[in-house]
Amino acid sequence: MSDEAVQWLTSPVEVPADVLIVSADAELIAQRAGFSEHECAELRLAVRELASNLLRHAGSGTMTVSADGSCVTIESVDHGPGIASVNEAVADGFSTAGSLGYGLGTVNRLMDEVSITSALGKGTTVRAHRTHRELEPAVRGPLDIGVATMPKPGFAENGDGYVIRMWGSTALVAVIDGVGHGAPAHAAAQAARVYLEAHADIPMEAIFRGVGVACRGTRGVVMAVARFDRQAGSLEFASVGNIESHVLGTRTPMSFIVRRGIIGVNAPDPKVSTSRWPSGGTLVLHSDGVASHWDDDAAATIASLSATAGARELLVRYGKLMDDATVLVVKPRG
Ligand SMILES: [Mn+2]
Repeated sequence: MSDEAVQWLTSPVEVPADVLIVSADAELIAQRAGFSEHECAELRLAVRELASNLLRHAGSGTMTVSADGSCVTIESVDHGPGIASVNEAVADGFSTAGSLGYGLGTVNRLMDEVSITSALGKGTTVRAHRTHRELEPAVRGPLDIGVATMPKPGFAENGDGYVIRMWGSTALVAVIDGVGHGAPAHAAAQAARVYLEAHADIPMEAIFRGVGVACRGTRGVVMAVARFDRQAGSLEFASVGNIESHVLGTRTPMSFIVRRGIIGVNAPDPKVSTSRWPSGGTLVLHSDGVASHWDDDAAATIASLSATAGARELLVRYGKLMDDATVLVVKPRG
């Protein structure tokens, strides 16, 4: 591929060498779309994964890679046997279906959004896109963020997870609870965490959809995500399942809409809310391994401590010791 203007390329995938050719071409297209070296390598990996899947499951097909501005789209089309269960197809190492998996977990992790259409006996189309986005370094802001977490006593692996990411004047926090406890819960929570870490800046609805795909084939997770725009003083919030949220230190009470369901299994789209975030407000998110009824002095205790110390204090006081337990605190910097 030598023409600098080429932004759209369809290639046949019929023999293993085609996999290497199409993934190298995808890397070039991503380079021209302004992707960093690291992003180009990830895109190359996603295309390699898709193309090898196509060969393995359908024998042959085509891959199309295109760039529109800073968005790269990859699409694989085959006329193979099709996929009986799209859910199993995206399970990545966690599925009991074993080798039946189409192995799309990597693709989902590396791309912003993935959609699959498949009909038995007719073939499969997988379409994924990713937009080039550079996260600016975080500026020190007015929020102090801390977390404390521990596995269910007696278990080595924590089935809860969390994300704290800051860039520019944005901060994203999340508490994730993998269904159950032990290794299967851990696998689910980590699948969600890895996806969210890599996609902290995409629209909230897309985050939940992507985590849903990442968690298919696992037990699934419940999750609450809060994204603060510290410049605008606003908060975007969305939650599915029983992660508790408390807002302290505000004159008017605040609460958020929580959808029922298990992400990766049966969750609806979340209801995303955007609210003004009061400068003195404290947000506490916790998993159901922590009791939700607190003593009257709990708010004062958190106010007097750093976010990390406050989270630890709440975990020690109110952790039920019957489940994985996580407390995350976002408070004004003292
Ligand atoms: Mn739990």
